[in-house]
Amino acid sequence: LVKVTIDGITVEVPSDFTVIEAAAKAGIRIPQLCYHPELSKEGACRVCVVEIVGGRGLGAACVYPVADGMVVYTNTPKVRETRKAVVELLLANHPQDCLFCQKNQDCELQQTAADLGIREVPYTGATRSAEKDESNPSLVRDPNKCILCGRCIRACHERQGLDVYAFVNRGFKTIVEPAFGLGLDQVACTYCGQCAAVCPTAAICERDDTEKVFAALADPKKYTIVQTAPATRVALGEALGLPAGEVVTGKMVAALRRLGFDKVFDTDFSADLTIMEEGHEFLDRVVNGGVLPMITSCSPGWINFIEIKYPDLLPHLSTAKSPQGMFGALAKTYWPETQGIAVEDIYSVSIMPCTAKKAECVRPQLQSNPGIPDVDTVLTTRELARMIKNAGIDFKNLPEEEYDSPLGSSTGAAAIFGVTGGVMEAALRTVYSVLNSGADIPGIIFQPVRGMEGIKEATIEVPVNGEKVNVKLAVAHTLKNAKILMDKVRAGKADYHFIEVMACPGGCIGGGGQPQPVNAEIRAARTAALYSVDEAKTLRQSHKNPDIAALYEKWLGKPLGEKAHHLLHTHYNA
Ligand code: HC0
Repeated sequence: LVKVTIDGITVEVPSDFTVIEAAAKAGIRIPQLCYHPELSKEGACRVCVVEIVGGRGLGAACVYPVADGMVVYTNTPKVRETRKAVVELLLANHPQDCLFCQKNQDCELQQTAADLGIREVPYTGATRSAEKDESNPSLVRDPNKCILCGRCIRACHERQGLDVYAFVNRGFKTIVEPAFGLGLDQVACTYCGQCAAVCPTAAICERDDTEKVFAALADPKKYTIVQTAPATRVALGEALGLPAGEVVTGKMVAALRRLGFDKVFDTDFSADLTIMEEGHEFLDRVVNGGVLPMITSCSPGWINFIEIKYPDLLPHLSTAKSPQGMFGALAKTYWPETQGIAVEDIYSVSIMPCTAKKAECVRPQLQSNPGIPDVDTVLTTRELARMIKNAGIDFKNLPEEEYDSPLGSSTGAAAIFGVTGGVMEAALRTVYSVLNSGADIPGIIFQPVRGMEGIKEATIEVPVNGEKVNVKLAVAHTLKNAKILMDKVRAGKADYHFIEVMACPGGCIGGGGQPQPVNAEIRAARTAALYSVDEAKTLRQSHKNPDIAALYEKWLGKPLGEKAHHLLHTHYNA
């Protein structure tokens, strides 16, 4: 440890800290744009300059290493003047359209300019006029709004093990773009949106589909159905003035009703359904010698990744559609059929923490009626928050309302889908019970698959064909960690039976469409909130959801049966 004094406050910090980290420990926030606490340090923007006593003038706090006895000032006239000039120069090249920008009031550049008291831009600079990349259903890139901080490059490389973006050209012509200036649809992009999650401006955003949904809600001929993903209920509040990790399920349901949806249903219902299908598929593979390890198939960024990078491993994927996909199939078959509604009149929307879900819903595989998508539009949590604000809904003071029945009921197992290890734990609760004559996993929860370690491994003993078998499990979150596991599987060095992969850090709670900012503390709060939703439920195993049992009995037949296979399973693009 070394002692550093910052603005008169002395703190002891590890010797490999930089000044910005030491300042955070002292409770001092230094303005920052290229710096992100979870990514490597770049020192590109110089907004974080500070005065180091005895140093050579000003230093960039994000990359300046601490030393024992160092004295730092973060708020002198010289520092303030320099920071202001740095941001004024950035603004001189930046489009001045903040009032109409998708990130208005949610932009770190705008916030930094406001914090620094910038009231005018004294310089006139050239602005770029590069074309927007709107090549895909998930993400929109606007290079004109890029401040060259490089966070997207680092997030893609360091979190996901991919290198979709790079700096190209030199000097003023420098921009960030995929290889050869191709659209994101032409490169190895999984649409996970982790680039958008760290972008400080509107240079990379989710495609905004809110107007499409407003139009459907205003169309009297449309019967609108909405489903809400597990992780949205513990993050939506953050974009509407509530603390991180507050469970806002009831308020979210109320808001969706006030927006005008005819039916407000829950992806958690179809998460329970997924466990019935995927759990039985796993049992079938174990008992009858199918391809193992079986790998979960619900995270669409992960599906895009395995299709692009490991197509030879596709037979390992569960054929179960994601809960979004399964719900969409029910919304365009079961619901119109049992309610006497024409399928063409149904408009199905899902609220997801994920940008890749937008690309998932346009897959032709997710059309139970040829030519008609099962999910018409996916909105991210951020877009739903914007719609709620747009409609003038006083979210904080909404009453708590219940989902509509029967596609709104769920167990605790479904809630934990939104956190890394959750799909595995939910599946184990059911698989264990089926193999142990209905007995529950002791204590219901399965601790070894919980936590934020990048790769978790565990073993659970279950009886198979009259013998005790140690079922070996692995759980990975982020594609970088998935890659480590897939290399082992490809090399024949993985003796797992079942692997869960989620593309985003922490699982869907850290999805690319969730409110910003996101950091470890916020992810921990969202995770704890989802576990609290599970704990509060009387029913915590998917097979105990009575509405799921009734659906199979009255309409669907049995898990893996012909109708279930046709509607709830899929195939992948090799
Ligand atoms: Fe997820 Fe899902 S848990 S991928 O993270 O499985 O996006 O929340 O909706 O589909 O249920 C996202 C979250 C989902 C799906 C579910 C799964």
